[in-house]
Amino acid sequence: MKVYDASELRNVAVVGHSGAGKTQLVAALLVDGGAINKFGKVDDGTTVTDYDEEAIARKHTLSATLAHLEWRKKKINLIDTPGMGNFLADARSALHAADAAMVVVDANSGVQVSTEKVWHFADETSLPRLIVVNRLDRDRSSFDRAVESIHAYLGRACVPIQLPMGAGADFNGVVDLVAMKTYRWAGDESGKMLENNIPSGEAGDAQHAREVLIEAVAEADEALMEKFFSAGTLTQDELTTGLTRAIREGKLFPICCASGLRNIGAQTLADAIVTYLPSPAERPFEGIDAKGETSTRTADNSQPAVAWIWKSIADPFAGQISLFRVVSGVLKSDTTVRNVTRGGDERLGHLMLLEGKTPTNVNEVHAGDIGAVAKLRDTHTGDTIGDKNAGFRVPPLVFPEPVLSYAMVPKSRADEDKLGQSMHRLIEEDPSISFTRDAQTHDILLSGQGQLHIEVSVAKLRRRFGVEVSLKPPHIPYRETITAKTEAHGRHKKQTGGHGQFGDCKIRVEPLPRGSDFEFVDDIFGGAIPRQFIPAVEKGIQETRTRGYLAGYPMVDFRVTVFDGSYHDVDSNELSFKMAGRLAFRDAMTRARPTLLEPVMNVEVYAPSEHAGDLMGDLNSRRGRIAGMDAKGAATVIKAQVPMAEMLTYEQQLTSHTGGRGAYHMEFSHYDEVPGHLLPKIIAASKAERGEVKAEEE
Ligand SMILES: Nc1nc2c(ncn2[C@@H]2O[C@H](COP(=O)(O)OP(=O)(O)OP(=O)(O)O)[C@@H](O)[C@H]2O)c(=O)[nH]1
Ligand SMILES: [Mg+2]
Repeated sequence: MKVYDASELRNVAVVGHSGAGKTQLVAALLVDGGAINKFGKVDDGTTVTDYDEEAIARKHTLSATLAHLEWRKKKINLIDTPGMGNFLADARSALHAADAAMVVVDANSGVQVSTEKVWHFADETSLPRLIVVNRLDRDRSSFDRAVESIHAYLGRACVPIQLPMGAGADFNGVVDLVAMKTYRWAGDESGKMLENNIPSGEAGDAQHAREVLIEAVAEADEALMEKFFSAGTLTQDELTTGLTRAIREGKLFPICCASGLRNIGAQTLADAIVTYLPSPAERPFEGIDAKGETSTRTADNSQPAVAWIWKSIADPFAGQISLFRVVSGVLKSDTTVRNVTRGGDERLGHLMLLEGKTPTNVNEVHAGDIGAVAKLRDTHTGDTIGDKNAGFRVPPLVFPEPVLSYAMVPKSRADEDKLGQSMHRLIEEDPSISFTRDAQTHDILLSGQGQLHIEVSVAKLRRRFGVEVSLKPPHIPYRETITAKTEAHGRHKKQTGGHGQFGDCKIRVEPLPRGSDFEFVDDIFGGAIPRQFIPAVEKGIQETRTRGYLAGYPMVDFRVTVFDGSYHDVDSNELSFKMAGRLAFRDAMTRARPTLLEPVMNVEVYAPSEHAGDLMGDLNSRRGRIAGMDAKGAATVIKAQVPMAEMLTYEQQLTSHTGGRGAYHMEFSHYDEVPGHLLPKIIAASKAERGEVKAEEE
């Protein structure tokens, strides 16, 4: 394997909305660079980066995957990422591991939900970006319209450096506005582009677009701005160096043209990547030094070795595979490194470079490059490994909290036995899912970013680990609370032969604002209850409130004040006061008018505007409160707050309403009271469920 210096590398995360053609474009780049012989197609399941069985079956990238090509003596590492909303956590990790992003935009749809999301992720590290308007071979595609939508949503700092030649089925090449040359597609799948001068008489559009580009470059730099004002233009040299600098500083985002499926424009795109995007040597990596202060590290082989694990893969055979970006120094096979994040030592086995699923063993991975290693003992996604004197770590990314839970029912005893360990391995690969046992219902819950996310996780369980589970309708994490203030009394008294039991307390309960959880106040004066027994009263109340009163859900947002009581010199003990606390609490609930709280989600729906009316009506019927509506080009964004219980079936509904062109995102907002008429049904359902659980246990 050839070893590249950091200045010869380009690490590019390929991001954008689902269906923009990222995976197909990566396939074109790989065949053009000679990394593979056969041009892979998403629709045939033959691409390098959609190698996972589940990705092939669904024709969507579900997880970040790696590939590379050599182009003009530079090594381009491409990280293909998912564009579907449920799976964007991986796109974010990839963006943090890379030195630049290639943002792929569909020439028909323009900027879409995920395009904006990934753009904001890239803002987090001020990542240099290149935009590709892709699928330009399609009917009714429009480069100009796509650029308009890019300006509207991603900003005016995005500027074409290429124009397409021909449109739709006639798209056949690109005009390079910097070189002022045409690159005509040779007409076959090799992707070859034939260079020519722009025929005189046809240069009008290109000349105009070049002037726009020159002005943008001048605006990005004060010295160039002055030259531009005095000379009325920039020299060729000023343009190329100014453009390169502005792109690397994140001040300008160049726009290119391509059709990945027909392999048109991929080679001019590869040229743009190596020319304009920074190498790791030029882009210091941000992290924290030994003193705990923010610091940067540049990809330099002579520095101590530091590598950041940005992703893990759960492989049924090889075990856990950790994907790392070497921040500085050289990582070597068969050596011991320090886990800088956790403090332990880790033995590195064979280091590998990954091409899709195919590993190649290597002895070393150099500064700036992306590699992989299997079977680390106690190193997880987000950790930094390196030399003992590394003195630098990269903080782990925080993954989004799951928004939706389903109960998993193992098909057999064997499935049940394997479930825990297999889930554990899947979470290592995808920290945006979680696996818990519901304390009340004993259900095994799988939580994720949406229904599709959960279904895909279940499919992975089956395919990779042979674990079969079925899904039960998701659980809504209801809470209980009280709506009235009241006082109550609890007395526990037992006379059994010798020692008796005696505990007695009076409490006041009162509602607190939403989000306050629970408060316990000790307001005993004059020793009505001896000091040492007050924690027992609190314990009795705590235990009872977490088990709920109406439907077994934890009670929140209220205060309990214990203000009086009595005791017995001999018979009082902790247990008696705990019982008294319980009894007082139960008594209070009979008058405190308990009710249920339900989670309410912030929902954003994006869809072609012709569906806006339908979708608003649908959200209303789901007890949604519409908070706003925005037109975005041909799309509408509806913002609403909707109870989680009403959103469980939303994904299918949205797909069928919009013919698959809508998308939505939701996250937890707050808890709100469940309307009275819905209470009986929820309480009955919960009782039935808990009844079953009891019966099983007995
Ligand atoms: N006409 C045309 N179709 C394309 C082009 N690129 C991709 N497609 C098709 O568009 C669909 C989606 O392409 P992908 O490459 O899987 O899109 P993606 O951006 O990777 O999508 P996700 O993995 O879901 O994020 C496939 O059916 C491709 O064959 C193109 O340049 N022209
Ligand atoms: Mg893809």
